[in-house]
Amino acid sequence: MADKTAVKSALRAQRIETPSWGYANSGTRFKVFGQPGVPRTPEEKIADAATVHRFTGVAPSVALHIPWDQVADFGALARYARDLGVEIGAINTNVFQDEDYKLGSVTNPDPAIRRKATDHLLEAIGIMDATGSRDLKLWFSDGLNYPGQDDLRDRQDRLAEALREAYDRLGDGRRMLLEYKLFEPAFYATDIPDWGTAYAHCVELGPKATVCIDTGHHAPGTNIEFIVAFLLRAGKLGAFDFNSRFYADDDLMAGAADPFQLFRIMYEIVRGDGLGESSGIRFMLDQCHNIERKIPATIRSVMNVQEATAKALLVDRDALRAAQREGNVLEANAVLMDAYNTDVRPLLAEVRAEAGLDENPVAAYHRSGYQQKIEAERVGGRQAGWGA
Ligand code: LRH
Ligand code: MN
Ligand code: MN
Repeated sequence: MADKTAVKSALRAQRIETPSWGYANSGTRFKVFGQPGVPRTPEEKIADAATVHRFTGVAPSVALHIPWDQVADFGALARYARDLGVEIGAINTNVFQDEDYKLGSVTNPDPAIRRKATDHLLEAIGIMDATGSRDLKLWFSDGLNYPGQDDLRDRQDRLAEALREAYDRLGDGRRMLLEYKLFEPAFYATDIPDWGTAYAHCVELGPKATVCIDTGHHAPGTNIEFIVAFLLRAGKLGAFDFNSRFYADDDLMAGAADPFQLFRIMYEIVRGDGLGESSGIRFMLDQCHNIERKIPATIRSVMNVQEATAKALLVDRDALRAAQREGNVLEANAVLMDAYNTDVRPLLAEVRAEAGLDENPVAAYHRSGYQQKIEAERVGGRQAGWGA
């Protein structure tokens, strides 16, 4: 049996980062649905993130996306966040929304465009210095729609060159998180399509470079927990972008589509000692809320990650090992499923109550009046940056 006190303290210590863009208006390629009360400025997004932290107690940092969160003084923005009780987390770069990047950013055949894209990565590192952020998060939309469109191998060389320049500019204690994605917006070939490509570049770069797993970025049926186990074993798992998918990169609430997958991922994290701060792994949400209210949806997502984590912590690992050693297939599977089938909501309610929080963060948010306040005060909320 897992020790309840240890499970509770691990749950209390868990940290989940929320994305600034998840608080802004968003949509699909067909329509951006505006919502009342959404943030108009980076400061208002941070205020919403701080609200999620106030009700959950486990979301003390917010990721920024540049230039969506561009401000004149990032040091002041970090101080503003700290005053509200949150830190600025990962700095996400954006080399995917500029005319110039139609044929790629850091892999573009034109050296001038590659220079512009690499300069953006360096600019983001400058922002990290101002905010005190540890992590630079890179995702490239680069790829090809047609065979022959460009040289696959040259593009890897160009990618490696840009990554090297950014990597060499990282200060002490700073890290690079490299995200992969199989598809979209390029559909024939993507320059970092999978964890293997990201991993190989990270190994070549050095110890500050690790892989970010966005759960929405795989082919259907991919065994993501295997990737987690492999990268953890190799010391190259840096972060998660959690979200849910039914078909593609849906960016729906984490734990909504496939809570069992989230449990299996969190079990590998627990199994590989990846949960605590000392592992350095950052657990982030990367999602948007097109049709549901954004703040309670983010709170719900945080709770879903907590529930998957609690179940993973409850796995009777001694019993599992024993069954595995004996080759007792049915028993090994039963041990895992017993933990998954446990209702952990009362345990999490206890953890919250002991931390002085409401046992039901979504209900507490709805009672708080925050939603009514922002809807009254904020007129003309901004779009996160895509889907116009
Ligand atoms: C790409 C992605 C990446 C971006 C974010 C907005 O699909 O997951 O992390 O930065 O979406
Ligand atoms: Mn992502
Ligand atoms: Mn994505």
